[in-house]
Amino acid sequence: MSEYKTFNADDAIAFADEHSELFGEHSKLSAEELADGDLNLVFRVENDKGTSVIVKQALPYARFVGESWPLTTDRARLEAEVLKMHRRFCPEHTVEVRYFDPVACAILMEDLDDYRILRAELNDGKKFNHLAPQMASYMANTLFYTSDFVLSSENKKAEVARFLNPELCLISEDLFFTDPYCNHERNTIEPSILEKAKTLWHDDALKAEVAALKASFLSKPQALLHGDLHSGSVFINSDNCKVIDAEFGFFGPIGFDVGTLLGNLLLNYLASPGLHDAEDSASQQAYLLEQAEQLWLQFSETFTELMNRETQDPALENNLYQQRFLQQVFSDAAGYAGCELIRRTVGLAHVADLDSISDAALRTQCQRNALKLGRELIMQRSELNNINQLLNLVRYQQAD
Ligand code: SR1
Ligand code: MG
Repeated sequence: MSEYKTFNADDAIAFADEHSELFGEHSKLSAEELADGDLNLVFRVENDKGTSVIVKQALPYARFVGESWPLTTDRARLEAEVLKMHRRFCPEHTVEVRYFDPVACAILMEDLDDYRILRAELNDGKKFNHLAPQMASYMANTLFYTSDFVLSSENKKAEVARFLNPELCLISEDLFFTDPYCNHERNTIEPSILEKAKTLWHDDALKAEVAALKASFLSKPQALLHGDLHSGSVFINSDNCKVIDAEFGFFGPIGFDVGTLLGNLLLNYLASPGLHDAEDSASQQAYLLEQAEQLWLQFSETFTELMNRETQDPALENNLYQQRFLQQVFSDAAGYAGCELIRRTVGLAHVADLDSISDAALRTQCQRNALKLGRELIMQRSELNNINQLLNLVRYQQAD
C-alpha cells in the first residue's frame, strides 16, 4: 500500500492474505467487522477451515466520537511496538502481533476467538481464579523489564523517546485528571448524581491530590506502561488471560497500570449489587476482593524477586530503596484506582458495569459509592500501608 486508505472488508482480506502464511486462497476468505468500541476499525478475517486473524486499523479520528475528534494514526505503531515489547517479557499474557504496516496503520494479530472480554465476563458474574496471578505476572514482568532497574541509562532514554505518545497521553490527562473535576462538555453525568458530581468541581483538597497524580503521570517515566489496562483490554477464558489494545502505551508511573486494573475490579465490585441478586452479589464481591488482594500481593512479590535478582544498576540494588519504591507504587496505584472510579462515573468514557444497571435507584447508589470510594482512595493513598488497609476502605465505605 502506497498511501493510507480506510479499509473495507475486501481491503482487510487482502491485507490478511498478503501478510499471513496461514491463508493462501484469497477467494475463500471472509471478513466481518467487529465492534471495537472506542477508536479503531477491527476486522476478523477467516478462511473456510475456520482459521482466523484480526486486522486492526487506526482511523484518523476517535471512532466513538467521530471525525470531529482527529487523532494520530501513529497510535497503531505505538500499539504494535508496545505489544511486541510486552510480549518479549510476558508472552503468555500478551496478544501476538504478526505484522504491522506503517502506511496502512494496520496491525495483523492473533485472533483470541476462544476468549471473551473480561469486563463482560465479570458483569455476567463469572469468576476466574487465574485472573489475579496471571495479570500480576503480566504487570510485574512487563513493567520491571522496561524500567531503570534493567535498562541502561542511555537505552532507557532512547526508549522513552521512541514511545512518546503525546496525543493519546493528552486524552488520558484530560479524561482522568481534568474533566471530572470541572463542568466539562465532554462529561456524561446522570441527573441523579449531578449534585454529587458538582461537589467534585469545588473540592480543592481533592483537586490538589488529583493534581499531584497528574504531575506524576506527566513526569514519572518509570516503565513502559500498557496505558489503558481496564477490564475491556483483557481477554480471558477458563485457562488464560491475554492483554490487547496497548495504543495508550508510554513510559509513565508503574502505579498507573496497576491502579487502572485494580480500579476496574473495584468498579465491578461496586456495580455488583446492581447487576446480581443479593446472594450472587455477595459471592461476586468476595471473589473480586480476593482477586484485588492477590493482584497486589503477587505483583509485589514478583516485582520484589525481580528487583533482588535482576537489577543491573548498582545504586538501585539497595534493599531499602527497593522497598520504598514498591510502597510508592502502591500509593500511586491506590490514587490512580480512585481516579479511574471517578472518571468512569462522571467523565466521558463510562463502563458497562455501572451503566448497565437497569434499576435507576440502584444505579444511582452504585455511582455514588464509586465517587465516594474514588475520593477516599485518592485522599488516603499515602496513609494506606498495605492492600488489606485499602480493601477495608472498600468494604466499609458507604456513600452519604
Ligand atoms: C477517547 S478514548 C476514551 C477512553 O477509551 C479508551 O479505552 C481509554 O480508556 C480512553 O480513556
Ligand atoms: Mg481501548
